[in-house]
Amino acid sequence: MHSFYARLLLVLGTLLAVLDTVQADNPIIQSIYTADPAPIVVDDRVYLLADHDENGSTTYNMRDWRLFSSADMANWQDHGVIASIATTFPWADLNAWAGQIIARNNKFYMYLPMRRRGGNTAIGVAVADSITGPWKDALGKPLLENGRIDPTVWIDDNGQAYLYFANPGLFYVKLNTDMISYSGSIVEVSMNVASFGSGREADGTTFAEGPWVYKRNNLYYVVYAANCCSEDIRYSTGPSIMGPWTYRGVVMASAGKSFTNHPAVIDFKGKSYFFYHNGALPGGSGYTRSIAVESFTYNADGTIPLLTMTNAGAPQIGTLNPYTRNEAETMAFSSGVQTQATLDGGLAIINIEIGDYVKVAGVAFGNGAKSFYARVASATSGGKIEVRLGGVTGTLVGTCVVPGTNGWQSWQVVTCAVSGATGIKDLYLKFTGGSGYLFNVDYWQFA
Ligand code: FUB
Repeated sequence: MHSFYARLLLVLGTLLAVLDTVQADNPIIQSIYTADPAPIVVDDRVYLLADHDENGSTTYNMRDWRLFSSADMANWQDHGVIASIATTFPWADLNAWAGQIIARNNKFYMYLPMRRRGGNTAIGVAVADSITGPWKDALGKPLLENGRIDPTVWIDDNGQAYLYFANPGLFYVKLNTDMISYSGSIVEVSMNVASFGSGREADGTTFAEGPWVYKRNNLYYVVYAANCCSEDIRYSTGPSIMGPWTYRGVVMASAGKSFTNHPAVIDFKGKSYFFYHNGALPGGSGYTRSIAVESFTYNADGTIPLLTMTNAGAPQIGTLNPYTRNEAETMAFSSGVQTQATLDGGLAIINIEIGDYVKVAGVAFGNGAKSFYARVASATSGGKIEVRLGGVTGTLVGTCVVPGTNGWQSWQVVTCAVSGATGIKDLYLKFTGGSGYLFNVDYWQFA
C-alpha cells in the first residue's frame, strides 16, 4: 500500500513537472507593460514589436517601441527600445502606438502611428538592415497624415504591398516597392454589416481599430478590435487583399481588465498563434497593458475558432540549450526585474532585489550540468543567485555568490558548482542575499 502511494505521488510529481516544463506563461512580458503586438517570423525566430505603456499610466503615456524575440514561444528575449518618439521621430511629440514590421529588399520597414508636433495623428516609416536595428526614420516626415492609426502591412503574391490603417473607418493605400512611398489614392473600405457585422460603432458595424491583414491558404483575413469598449476581437475574410470582406464573427470575447484589445496572427514552425493584450499584470488596466499569446488550429474551412485568454499561453516548442551563452533578459516569466542597455551594447536585467526571480522554460540539461556561470555587476555588496529547478522554491542545484564589483556596469564573471541538473527542467534563477538592489546580470551559461 505504502509503495502504491509512493509510486502515485512520484507519477503525479512527474506529471506536474512535465506540465510545468511544457507550458509557457501569459502575459509573455512581465518586466514592463506592453501593448499592441505585431509579430514577424525571421530566421526561425518570432520577433515581436510592442508598444509600451509607462508604469502607473492613467491615460495613454506611450513614448517608445520595444522588440522581443523567441525561438520557442515560451522564452522571450528582450531587445530593448528599437525606436522612440524622442530619438527616432523628432517631428512627432506623442502617442507611440500600434505598428508593424515587414521585410523587403533585404531590409526591414516599420510603420508606426504617432502625433505630428502641433498636428494630426500621422504614420511614419522607419527602416533598418537588421530587425534589431539600428532603426532610422526613412523620410524625416510622416508617410501619411490623415488622423488615422494602427497601420498593418501585407505584400501580396504579385509583389504589390498594401498599407491598411484605421480608426475611424478602415483604409488602404498601395505602397511602392521602395516601401517608403505610395501611389494612387487612399481607398476607404466600405463599412457595412455584411463585411464587419452589426455592432455599436458609429457606422453601425463592429469594426473599431487595430486591423491585422494577412493571407493564408488562398483566403485573405482582416482581424480587428471590435465594438469599443471594452473591445473584443472579430474578423472578416475575403478573396483578395482589397476585399470584398465577409464578416466571420468573434475570435476573442472582451475580457481581461483592458478596454482595448489588439490582434495579431502568425504561423510559426507549423503552428498558428494569436497575439493580443489585456491588463493581466499586477497594476494592469487599459493604460497599463500586457501582451499575451495563444496557440490555435484553424478549422478545416479556414475559419478561426473562438479563443479565450489563458494564463498558461502557448506551449513551448522544443527546449532551450543551457550550454551556450543565454542572455539574462531571455525569460519565460520574471518577477521584480527590469531590463536596461549595458554600456558595451547589450542588455542586462537590473533592479534586482531579494526574492526576485527569472524563469527560463524547458531547459535541456541532458546528463547533467556541473557548473553555472554568470556575468554580473554590482555597485552594492552583491548577493546570491540560487539555481533552482521546477519552481521558484524548487530543487536547489547550486548557489553562486555575487560580490560587489564597484559599479552597475563593472562586469565580472562568477561561477559555482551545480549538482542534480539533469533532463528537461524549468530553470529558476532566484536572487537572494544583500540588501537594496543586489546586482545586474548580463548573461549566464552552464558547463
Ligand atoms: O495603444 C494605443 C492604441 O490603443 C492602439 O493604437 C489601438 O489599437 C489600441 O490598442
